[in-house]
Amino acid sequence: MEFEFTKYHGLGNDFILIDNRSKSAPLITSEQAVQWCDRNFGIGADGVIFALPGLEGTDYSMRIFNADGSEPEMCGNGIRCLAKFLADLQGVTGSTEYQIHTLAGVITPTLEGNGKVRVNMGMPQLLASQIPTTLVQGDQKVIDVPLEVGGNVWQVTCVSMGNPHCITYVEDVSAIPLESIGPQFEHHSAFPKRTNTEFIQVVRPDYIKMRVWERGAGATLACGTGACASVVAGVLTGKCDRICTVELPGGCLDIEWSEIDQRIYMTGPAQRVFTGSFRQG
Ligand code: ZDP
Repeated sequence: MEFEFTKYHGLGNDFILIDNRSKSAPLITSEQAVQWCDRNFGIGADGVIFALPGLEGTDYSMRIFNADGSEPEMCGNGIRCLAKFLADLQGVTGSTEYQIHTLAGVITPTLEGNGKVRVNMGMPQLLASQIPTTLVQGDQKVIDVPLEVGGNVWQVTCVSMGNPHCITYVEDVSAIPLESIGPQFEHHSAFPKRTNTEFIQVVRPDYIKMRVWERGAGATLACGTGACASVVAGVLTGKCDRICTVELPGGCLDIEWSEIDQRIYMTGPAQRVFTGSFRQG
């Protein structure tokens, strides 16, 4: 079997996009996705994203497999790439909005004239049962709670953007040994569905720096849902503004937690890299 794909990235968080508009089931399996994402034995990517027919009255549906084959509920950088992919497939150049069905509900990306994509990411979920985490009682929020990982106690705040995030504000993000500490957060027994982890340094209340260890993908150059979750955590703990730029290793995302509708808006780039075909077997 030969498959067509297109590579996109959002600030270096890279994805293989598959035109799956004519079938409701993904054209490749999660095992194949693992192989395709391999940077030495495959195409190389942080995940595989499928553009599927819309469910429940939406324009399209999005599903994603992480590089390890697990399936996250949502993907912030990925949905910007998906919006760009759909516009490229349809030859749309102007400003366009899509209603996308995801496992985290309906998410609305808008392609802006300047090449950036603004996404209504919906409302953050804050209850422990929604993250999910066992750090506190299910009906409580996890705000600035101590968590022991790797022999240190970290003050963590947990936020779900559809997918789980554990955020910790630190003095200096460059001093974090991501490769050793990241997996210990990801697989900590307090997170039954594992977790994405963000380490944040405040530069100014309207500008923070982030390093991320992603569930199922490891250290990536950017994480859209993580940037949103980190601003929510910063607002809840009085560390950052509701309108805040997040600097990731791959570049900056503009985040706004709207006081009007309580939804999170994320704005950032999405770029096509190349199209190719992959022969399986
Ligand atoms: O929740 C997870 O398992 C994440 N690895 C999904 C991917 C998140 C992503 N990096 C983002 O930008 O939100 C794509």
